[in-house]
Amino acid sequence: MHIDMDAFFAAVEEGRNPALCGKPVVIGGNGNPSQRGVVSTANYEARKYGIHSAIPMRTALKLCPHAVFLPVDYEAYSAASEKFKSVLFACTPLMENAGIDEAFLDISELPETPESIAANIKNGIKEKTSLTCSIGIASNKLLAKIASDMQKPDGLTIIDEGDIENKIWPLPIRKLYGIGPKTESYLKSISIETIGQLAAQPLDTLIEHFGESYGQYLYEASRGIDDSEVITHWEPKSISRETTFQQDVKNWQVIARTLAELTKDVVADLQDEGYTARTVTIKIRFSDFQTLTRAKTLTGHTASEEEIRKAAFACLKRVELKKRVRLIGVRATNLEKINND
Ligand code: TTP
Ligand code: MG
Repeated sequence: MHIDMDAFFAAVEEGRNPALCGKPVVIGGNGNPSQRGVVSTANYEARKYGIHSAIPMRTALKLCPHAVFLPVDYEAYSAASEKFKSVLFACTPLMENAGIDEAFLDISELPETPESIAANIKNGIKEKTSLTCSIGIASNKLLAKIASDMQKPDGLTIIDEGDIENKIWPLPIRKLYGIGPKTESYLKSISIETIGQLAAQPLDTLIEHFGESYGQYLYEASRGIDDSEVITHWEPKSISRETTFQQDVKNWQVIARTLAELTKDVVADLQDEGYTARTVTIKIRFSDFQTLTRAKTLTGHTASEEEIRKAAFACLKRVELKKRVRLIGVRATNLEKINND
C-alpha cells in the first residue's frame, strides 16, 4: 500500500486557517510572489490556473494574481507528517518512510481486507490531522505508487495483476518511477509516449539505448515488475537467496531441489550471522515475467533448516506451476538476534 497526502503543505495551511478554504493557495519560498523562489505546492483550487510545484512564484502570480501566497513552514508540516505516520505505524510496523507526505506499508499478512485497512487508515488520519490522503494498493511498490496518484484527492485505487494492460499501459511514460525529464524526452524522440509502448520494446532494444541495468529496469518496470522490498527502519535485516535458471524450468523436481538448496544457503547465513527468523517468503518468476511471492509466518523464531524448508515448501504448494519458471528465491525475515551472553 502506498499512501500520499493530498496537496500536503497547502492542506496543513488550510487546516490551521479555515478562511483559506475554497481560495487558491500557493506555498513557496518566503511567501512573497514578487521575489525569487519556486512553488512548493498549490492547493487544488490554484492548480486550476495551471499552478504546480517547481514553477517560479512570479509565474504563479501571473497565472493567478488573486491567489493567497504563503511561506514554507517546515516545522508545521513535519509535525503533521509525524502525526499521520503514527496512524500508519499503528496499522503495521512494516512501514517505509518515503518522504514528508508519503509512505509504503506491507499489508500482505494483515487479516483484514485491503479495502477495510484503507478505510481505517483514512479515518485515522482524518481524526488525528483533519487531512485527506490518497491510497494505492497493488502487488508491489512500483504499482502501488502509480495507483495512489490515479484518483486524487481522497482516492483509493487497487491495481490487480490483470489491470496492467488496461490501467498502466495507457499512462504517459513519465508516470513510471525512475523516468525523469531526460529519459522522457529521449523516449519521446524515438516515438515512445506511453508505458505500453515502452513495454512493446524488446529487451535487446532497450539495453542498446539505455545500457544493461537501466534497460533491464525499464523492461521490467513497464511490465509492472518490481521486487523491491518495503524497507522498515526498525528491522533492516533480511537474508535471502535467489537464482535464475539457465533455461526456464517446468519440472517440479528441479524446482523443488533448487528451493531446498537455496533454503539451505539461507539457513547457513542465518546461523553464521546469529539470527533466527519467523517469516519465510518464496518468490517465483515465470517465463513471461509474471512474478509472485508467497509467505508463511511461523509460530516462533527458528534457525532450524527443517522448519524453514517446510515453510518454504508450504509456500511452494500454494503456487500453481502452470508455466515455466525463470527464477526462484527464498527469503527469511522477521529476524531476531540470538543473544549469546
Ligand atoms: P507531493 O505529494 O508531490 O504533492 P502534494 O502533496 O502537494 O499534492 P498531491 O495531492 O498531488 O500529492 O509533494 C508533497 C509535498 O512536498 C508538497 O505538499 C510540497 C513538497 N514539495 C516541494 O516542496 N517541492 C516539489 O517540487 C514537490 C513536488 C513537492
Ligand atoms: Mg502528496
